[in-house]
Amino acid sequence: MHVMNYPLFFTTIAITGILSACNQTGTTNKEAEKDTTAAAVTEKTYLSQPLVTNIYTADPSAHVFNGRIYVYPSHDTATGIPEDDLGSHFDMQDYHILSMDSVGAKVTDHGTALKITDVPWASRQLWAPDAAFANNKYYLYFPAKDSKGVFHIGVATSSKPEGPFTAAKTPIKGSYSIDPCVFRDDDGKYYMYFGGIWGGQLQRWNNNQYDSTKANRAGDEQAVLPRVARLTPDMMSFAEPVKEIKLLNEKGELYKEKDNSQRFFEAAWMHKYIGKYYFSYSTGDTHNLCYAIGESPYGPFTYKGVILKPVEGWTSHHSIIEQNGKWYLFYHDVQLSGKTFLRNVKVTELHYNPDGSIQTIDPAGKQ
Ligand code: FUB
Repeated sequence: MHVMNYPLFFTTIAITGILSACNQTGTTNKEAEKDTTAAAVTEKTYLSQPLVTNIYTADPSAHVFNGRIYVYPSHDTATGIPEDDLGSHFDMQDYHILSMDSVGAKVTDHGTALKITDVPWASRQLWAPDAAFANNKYYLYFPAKDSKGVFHIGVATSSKPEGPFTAAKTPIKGSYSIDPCVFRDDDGKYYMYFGGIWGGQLQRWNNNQYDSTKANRAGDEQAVLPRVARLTPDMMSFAEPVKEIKLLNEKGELYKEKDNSQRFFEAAWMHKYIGKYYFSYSTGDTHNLCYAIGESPYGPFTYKGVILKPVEGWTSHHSIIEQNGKWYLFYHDVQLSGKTFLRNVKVTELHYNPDGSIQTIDPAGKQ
């Protein structure tokens, strides 16, 4: 168990080079002025600080359980797998759950909650998880590759929000791809949103059938759509066949693959605000976290804008929660390591405009 304080302030680092603006005799010259300019360009600022520094964490799915904030992140580790476009270097072995009374309070790392070696069907890559509470139990939903290298989504249960969790013997029947987000609607029904293209393999699933030869879509082809399925009351299975979610641009049209600053890539999240359904997601290769609004948990959802501009690092992933009347965005970047596969989770306040639109956040803390 590890506890640390969470300071919320702007940090400025990387003043590297300023000292070298003075030459060795202590005088300045034209070359030194150039160095100073270079230093200003490399300066990095951060809107908020990592929630923990004892381990690398990513993909934070936050929930308020019993009045306390629990964060279900991926646990990034360096296992030496080379980087590739399929994300093989995201080679996570277990999950740790974090918790805090409120944003800004001390953060507790509860230690190992589930290990890949304790998941009978999983072979590798415990990617972005989510959690839910129902039937007096806590459910952890997580993607992993099976023995054939195909991603599915598993479920594990615990009597405590921080685990330890016990995994079901098989993945959820009919599940595939990555990044589950489990949402409870006001009528008590639960839905799982999921999917991710490229390394997340969603492009290989059409009409819920797997075809390993299906490549990423070409620019003028329709973009791959995220997926949703309602869960059974016992929270262990899908209550219906998986459906595609229609994600529409501001003209009401489906996206093409080339619309990659707005089309879906991965990292789905669902929340409700003043009676509307907010579906948010990452655009992956253009690194935006966007949102789209709809009238039903199944969509369609119409694009509204960017929640978070690109963070430092390749991936972007998030969750949105309310606690005590304030809304928060949990997200990650690579501030601690500078490496795309060794990330750290963060949180910042999120603000709505009176019309329900979300104010765009700059992770560098600039206006
Ligand atoms: O952490 C592995 C993958 O990176 C996640 O599943 C994606 O959302 C991206 O953050």
